[in-house]
Amino acid sequence: MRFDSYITKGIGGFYYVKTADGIVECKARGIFRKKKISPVAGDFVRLATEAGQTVIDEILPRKNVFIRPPIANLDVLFIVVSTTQPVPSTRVIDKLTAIAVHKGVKPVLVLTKTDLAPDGGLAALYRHAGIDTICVDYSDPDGLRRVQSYIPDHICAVCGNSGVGKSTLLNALLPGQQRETGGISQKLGRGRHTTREVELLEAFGGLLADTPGFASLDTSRALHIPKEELQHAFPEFAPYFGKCRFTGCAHMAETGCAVKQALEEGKIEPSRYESYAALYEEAKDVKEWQLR
Ligand SMILES: Nc1nc2c(ncn2[C@@H]2O[C@H](COP(=O)(O)OP(=O)(O)OP(=O)(O)O)[C@@H](O)[C@H]2O)c(=O)[nH]1
Ligand SMILES: [Mg+2]
Ligand SMILES: [Zn+2]
Repeated sequence: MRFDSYITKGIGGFYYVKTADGIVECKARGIFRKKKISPVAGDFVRLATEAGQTVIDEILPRKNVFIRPPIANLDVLFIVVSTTQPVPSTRVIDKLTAIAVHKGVKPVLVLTKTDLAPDGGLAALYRHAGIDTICVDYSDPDGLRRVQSYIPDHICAVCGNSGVGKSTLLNALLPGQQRETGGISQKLGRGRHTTREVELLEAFGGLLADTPGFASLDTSRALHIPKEELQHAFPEFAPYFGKCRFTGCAHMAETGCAVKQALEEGKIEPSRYESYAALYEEAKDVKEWQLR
């Protein structure tokens, strides 16, 4: 079984591990702290008994790990974007899709509030860029069904700015587990949410992280994408690799660049290329030693 003994959440040094026998509350062996490894939600673990207490003895190899929000082994990231207030930003979407792809996570763009405003071409833009995109309209079950179809056998999480409709989406997917929506979180400020722990909920034969706190992914140094690897975080560039005049082409100002040629021919979306160029400039300024 794919989801054998995994951490559903961690709070103040205690971990809740889902096992075949139910949820076990336990601590981690001291060795983890010494090695500066923190178990996180999504970690697959082995338990052992130490002085009569159940402890996390081993963390199985991770596919990926995020520090903020703390979650491991993520397969699918639903990037929730509203067609109207808060207004969508292609730069933010592109940074999130790039981080997801870089970490081996499948990004899925979920457009909300399509009942209030048209998507302004966003769905077409991202489908053209090869990013799975779903328009959710709560009066039509089709969009929700499509979101659901990504969940079986996968560990999934939802991200997006405050107010885009993450909780609304989770509530629609999991009607038994109502989360707060609307103005409440805004009144209390964002800080309250960002401190909330990640909790993995069982849903549709997969796991869905309830992370109302993660307005946007931690885009700090921990999630920096090295400039040489950035091109691989834009899947639609792939057909042009190896076709540029210069090996090691950064697809920036070089002549004979196949990526820029594709951009000029309309095969690559201008906003996607602009995001690539902006992220590349950012990445150039990060020195190796700053990543430690
Ligand atoms: N008309 C309409 N309203 C929506 C839709 N999705 C969300 N809303 C409304 O938008 C507001 C914000 O939605 P939430 O689900 O609380 O947003 P959130 O992303 O969880 O926000 P935070 O918890 O602050 O990060 C609420 O009033 C929702 O009812 C939608 O598809 N259509
Ligand atoms: Mg919320
Ligand atoms: Zn090039």
